[in-house]
Parts: sequence; structure tokens; C-alpha cells
Amino acid sequence: LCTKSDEVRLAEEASRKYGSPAPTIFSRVIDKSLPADIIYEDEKCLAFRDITPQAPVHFLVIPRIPIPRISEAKDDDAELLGHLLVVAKNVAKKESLHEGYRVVINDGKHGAQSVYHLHIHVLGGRQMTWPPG
Ligand code: IU
Repeated sequence: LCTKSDEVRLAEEASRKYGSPAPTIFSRVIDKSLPADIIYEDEKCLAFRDITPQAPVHFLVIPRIPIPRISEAKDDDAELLGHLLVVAKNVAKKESLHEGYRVVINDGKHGAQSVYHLHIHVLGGRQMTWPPG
């Protein structure tokens, strides 16, 4: 799906657009050096189950290109960002979240982001409450 030369190209693209973001644990999910329960992947992104699920269904959608956080995404990433949301809703359907679900992006300190590789959380399979903590 993603050859070595694709990875090199993505890394070059990332360093051109975002400087050289520090690699995170999600780089190892992408290059498969860390086992993860991957439930969807294509040329632009992956979805995998969160290792510490906060709901009966909890998965993350991440771009292959290591954008550190949503606030650092470029305006010309719009197509990719849209794609991540489309994948989120398609995988949610595949996961039978017919009663609805929560989609979350944490950004930075106030957002309580812990992994600095952009990811969309999708949580479902139980009733969510508002406001979040
Ligand atoms: P946050 O939005 O940056 O806080 O979310 C990071 C998520 O990544 C969090 O829900 C972790 O449980 C999850 N995670 C993971 O699935 N696998 C890992 O190896 C690590 C974190 I580290």
C-alpha cells in the first residue's frame, strides 16, 4: 500500500511543510514496526483502535503525513483533512455505530493532546455526555 519510496516522499513533503516534526509513536504504527489493530488504511491515512479505549468503540484516524496537530495544518491540507473525516464516518458505519458517535480532535496543552501526530478520535457504543472534561 505504501512503499519505501512513498514513505520517503511523505517524509520530504512533511519536512517541507512542517519543518522536521519529531517522530511519534504513530510513525511506528504507520511503518508497522509497532503492532496496532488497524481497521482501515489507504494511501493517505490509517484507522486503528485506541490502545486505551474510552468507549466500547474507540478508534483513531491519522494521516500518513506527520502533521503534528490540527492548529499546524496548512490551509492547502483541506482535501486531506476532509478525507480523514470521510474515513472517520465510513469506519464508524462499518463499526455499526448506528446510534451516533463522538468525533474529537485534541490540540495542544489546553486540548490535552498527548501524541503530536494529528489524529481524529471516534468514540461510540455508549451514550456520551456534554460538556467533556
Ligand atoms: P490525544 O488526543 O493526543 O490525547 O490522544 C492520544 C491517543 O493515542 C490516546 O487516546 C491514547 O490512548 C492513544 N494511543 C494509542 O492508541 N497507542 C499508543 O501507542 C499511544 C497512544 I503512546
